[in-house]
Amino acid sequence: MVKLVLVLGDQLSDDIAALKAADKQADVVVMAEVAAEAEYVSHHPKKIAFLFTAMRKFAAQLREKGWEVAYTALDDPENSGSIPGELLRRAEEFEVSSVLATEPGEWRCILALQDTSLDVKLLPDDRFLCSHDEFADWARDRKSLRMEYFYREMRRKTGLLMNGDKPVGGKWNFDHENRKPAKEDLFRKGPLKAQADAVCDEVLELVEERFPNNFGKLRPFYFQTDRAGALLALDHFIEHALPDFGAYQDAMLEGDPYLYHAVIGLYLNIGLLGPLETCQKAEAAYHSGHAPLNSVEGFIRQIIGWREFVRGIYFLEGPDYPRRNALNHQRKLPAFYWGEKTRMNCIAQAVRQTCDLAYAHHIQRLMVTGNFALLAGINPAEVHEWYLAVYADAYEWVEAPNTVGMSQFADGGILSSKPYVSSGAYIDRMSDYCKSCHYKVKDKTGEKACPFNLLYWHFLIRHRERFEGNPRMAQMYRTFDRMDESRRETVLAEAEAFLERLSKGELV
Ligand code: FAD
Ligand code: DLZ
Ligand code: SF4
Repeated sequence: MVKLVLVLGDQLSDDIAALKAADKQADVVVMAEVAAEAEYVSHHPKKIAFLFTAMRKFAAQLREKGWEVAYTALDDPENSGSIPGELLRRAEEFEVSSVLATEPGEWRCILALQDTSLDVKLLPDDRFLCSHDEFADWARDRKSLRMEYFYREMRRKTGLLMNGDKPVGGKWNFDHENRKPAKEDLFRKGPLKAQADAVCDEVLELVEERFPNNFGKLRPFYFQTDRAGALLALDHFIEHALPDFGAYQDAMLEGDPYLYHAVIGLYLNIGLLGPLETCQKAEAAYHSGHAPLNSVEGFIRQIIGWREFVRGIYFLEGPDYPRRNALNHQRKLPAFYWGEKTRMNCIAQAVRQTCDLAYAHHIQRLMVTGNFALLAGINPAEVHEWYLAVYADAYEWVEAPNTVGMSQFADGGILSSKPYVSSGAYIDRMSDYCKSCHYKVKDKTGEKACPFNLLYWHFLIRHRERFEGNPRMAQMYRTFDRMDESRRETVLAEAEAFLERLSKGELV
């Protein structure tokens, strides 16, 4: 029986489950650029352009390989505007009622596919190293879920950096070597930039016309948009940046958004690169002596550890996970997240770069924009929507656990055992942002006091009951309690005043 084979925009892999299970001679591949996906959050224009260009190129490659592809462009007058709508339209056109689909990476889409009148068979997405069942088995009966132990299982499973059943180098984790601040370096290469081609130009014009008001700059556009380009970008990273990836992973520099990061999340997440092949290339760089163990281990941990772990949690926890709000934070997301002026240089830098590039690295996301939102008590649903919209690599299965769980502690501690909060001192140590800031990072109180310093204590005190008993946080409460009373009162009063100005939309 002839079937439709659904390939979503983030399923652009030759070996995606639905294609593997389909019959090339008989079945029809359905791909569609639809308003429902392009508009459910206000995606960065670069993200939309990246996805549509990659989808068009992937469809062309499938046709070259002999597949029949029914492709709907966004501006097609027949476009129904949604994935279920396109499936229904194509089902009528080709007189079929069965659909093969690979499980989408978002509950919203899974539920929508299960809700159609068509007979949709959802296949597990086996591009990941850990299946839902495997993760559930691992998680079962554990008091708490910690990435480090899950990661060791993945090392054993993949054999990456293993000597028999022992980790290469005698340790699983070399992070203590990985916390260096970076210095200006004119010779840092940054990621490989692609030239736009005809397919890309056409999409750029479409995006410019359809999404003129979305936050973010569309041009210049130089993401890779097919597998060959993504492989070149990966090789470029391994050659030029991987050796220093570990040491400077947490560093931030004004004017250098990428440092030694790979900038491959966007390619991995739509299927242009596979996680195992990516890690195997990095491992080979260690064995050839090109890159040191602390870098290669750190890089591999991000992919087979964190990336798989957060996906496991997203699917284990269920569709309500992105809306959790364990700390009952209700403040609105400040307008400076969307590019309005702020005097906080660290935030201004991270947001400007996000606007220009649809990219910020992990520590900018976690310890600058995420840290501020958590300290200031911003509603995590709004924070989640922001991260899902503004980054080219953002898909809910990976973004929500990182934002709602890791960054905002809104899942109450499922993903991490303590909230990622810091005062300005951490940002000052890891970046050069504070040098040119309106605020003074060394000032703990007063007109120029760094807002992170004030809000840090405010956060700890307003959540004292929840966190005081946490052994990893007890020291901070002791430090606060040792301050003299008038200082404690001043800090909290100034933090309150800051939050009031923030809520009123005043320039802060
Ligand atoms: P590198 O730093 O070079 O790391 C290499 C790869 O490791 C990444 O490409 C990514 O695939 C993987 N990785 C690293 N850290 C994580 C992590 N915490 N979770 C999952 N994978 C990881 N990552 C996304 O892919 N999509 C998101 O939408 C996303 N949202 C985030 C939101 C917040 C609040 C935070 C704190 C982190 C988020 N991350 C997200 C994780 C991480 O910041 C990005 O994966 C990384 O910055 C991508 O840049 P890169 O490719 O240069 O990564
Ligand atoms: C993110 C996105 C966007 C912007 N547009 C489309 C689209 O038009 N067609 C499509 O198939 N997929 C798109 N996507 C990716 C989906 O939103 C993604 O498949 C789900 O969020 C599940 O991860
Ligand atoms: Fe950010 Fe505070 Fe440093 Fe300014 S002083 S850049 S607000 S950490």
